[in-house]
Amino acid sequence: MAGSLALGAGVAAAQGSLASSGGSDVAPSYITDDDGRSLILRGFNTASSAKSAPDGMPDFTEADLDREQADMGTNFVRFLISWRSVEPAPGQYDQAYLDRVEDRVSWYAERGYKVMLDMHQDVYSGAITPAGDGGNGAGNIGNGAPAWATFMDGLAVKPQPRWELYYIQPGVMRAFDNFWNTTGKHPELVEHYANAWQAVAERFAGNDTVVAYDLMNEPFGGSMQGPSFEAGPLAAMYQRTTNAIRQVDQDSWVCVAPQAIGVNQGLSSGLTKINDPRAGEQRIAYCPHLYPLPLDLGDGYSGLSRTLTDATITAWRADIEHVAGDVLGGVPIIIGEIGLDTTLPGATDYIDRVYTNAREMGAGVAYWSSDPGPWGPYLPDGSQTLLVDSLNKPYPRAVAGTPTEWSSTVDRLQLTLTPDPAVTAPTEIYLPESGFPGGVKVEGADVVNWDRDSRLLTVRTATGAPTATVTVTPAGS
Ligand code: MNI
Repeated sequence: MAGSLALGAGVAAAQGSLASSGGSDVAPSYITDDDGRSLILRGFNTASSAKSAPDGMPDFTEADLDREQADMGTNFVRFLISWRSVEPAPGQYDQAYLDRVEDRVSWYAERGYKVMLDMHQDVYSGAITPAGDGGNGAGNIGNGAPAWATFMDGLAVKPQPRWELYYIQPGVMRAFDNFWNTTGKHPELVEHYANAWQAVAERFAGNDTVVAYDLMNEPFGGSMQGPSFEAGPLAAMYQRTTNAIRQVDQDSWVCVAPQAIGVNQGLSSGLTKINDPRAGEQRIAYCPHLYPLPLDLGDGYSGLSRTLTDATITAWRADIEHVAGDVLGGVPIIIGEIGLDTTLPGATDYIDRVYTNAREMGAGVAYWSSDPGPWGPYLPDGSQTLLVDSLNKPYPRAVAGTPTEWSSTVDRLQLTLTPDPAVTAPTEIYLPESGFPGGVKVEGADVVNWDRDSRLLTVRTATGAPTATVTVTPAGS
């Protein structure tokens, strides 16, 4: 992806340096379920195929979900929705579309998943080119905003060799400038956006499966870039949309992300605090993406590329923890996207490294993406990529208290938590068949249930002590 490389390098030069603030002293916090358990979310983005589908639905069946669950024990999905589908005409919300989304959500509900709805966009809108897809049929160029909300003021969008380059075409830049109203000509667009989110939140307010709303995928500021964009029109849009959502939904988490370009590659974000008007604890979350530029060089995760990627991850993590901990006020982190071409050298090592960091950060993860192909867990012929084995590891899914530390290998899980006496539901742990073919041996907790079909172990720790450590290994070990 030479396009994103060049753009990223340009922003790096403009902003000066990689993020260097040293993380945060604020402990990780967690999204909780209705039983008050801390959720550790692991799953996929589903799916890129929704971007170009006329009905807005991903090319993903219930059988695909069964396979994903059986093979990797996921409990989470970042489900792509779009503004053009929610509000096809100004002020008109497509309830039939929301019915279809609700139907897909029910698939996840039946299988014990949690859902984050992601209002997706890339390169603003399908209307940036006459063909709606940048003219190359890739389906990745231009999706998100409705045509009626796309104001390019007659400026050009010329064919580009790479989808990322469309972002800096004059017509696309202007469409963003009009959306953010830095042109002063379209104050109505952000208002429509907030109201479209309210229509979505109205539908899912009472739905326990939908736990979070990711307000905008990979925000781009048009001609306004960096902290002035993030602290300005981006934060203002987040605040307005949060307020609109809270008029109809008090309980779902509202997820905010930094500008994509630069911050995805490890530069610091200038996002500012978003206030949650709900009564009680704030329910804001931080949902950044990670795409280290060195992996785009095509060398994969090895040699110099590996060294530079590691530096990127270190800087990225420090800044993410700083923004979530200190700027936003100690909010949960969900990594909305990480992913790579699994055929690159060192792909397994990169995936391990990122998931290790996510574990230490107490962050949820949605891998980009479940679409069939070399980035995903399955190829179009149904065969597995190395991603399946890489991701199919034990993890605590729901914790009756606050997890302070956990680690796992394929046949061992150790979890230390601060038990919450107010939480009566047990702690739930996923154990893959590869490491746990038979019974389980549990130290430090009482077994409530071990279900070899669902691969879920539930345990209860003593609540008297300030901390509890649970160790799970295969029976007979
Ligand atoms: O690579 C990107 C990306 C490159 C460039 C830009 N700009 C120039 C603003 C923005 C984003 N994004 C990574 C992945 N995210 C989308 C879905 O959200 C995927 O299609 C990309 O691979």
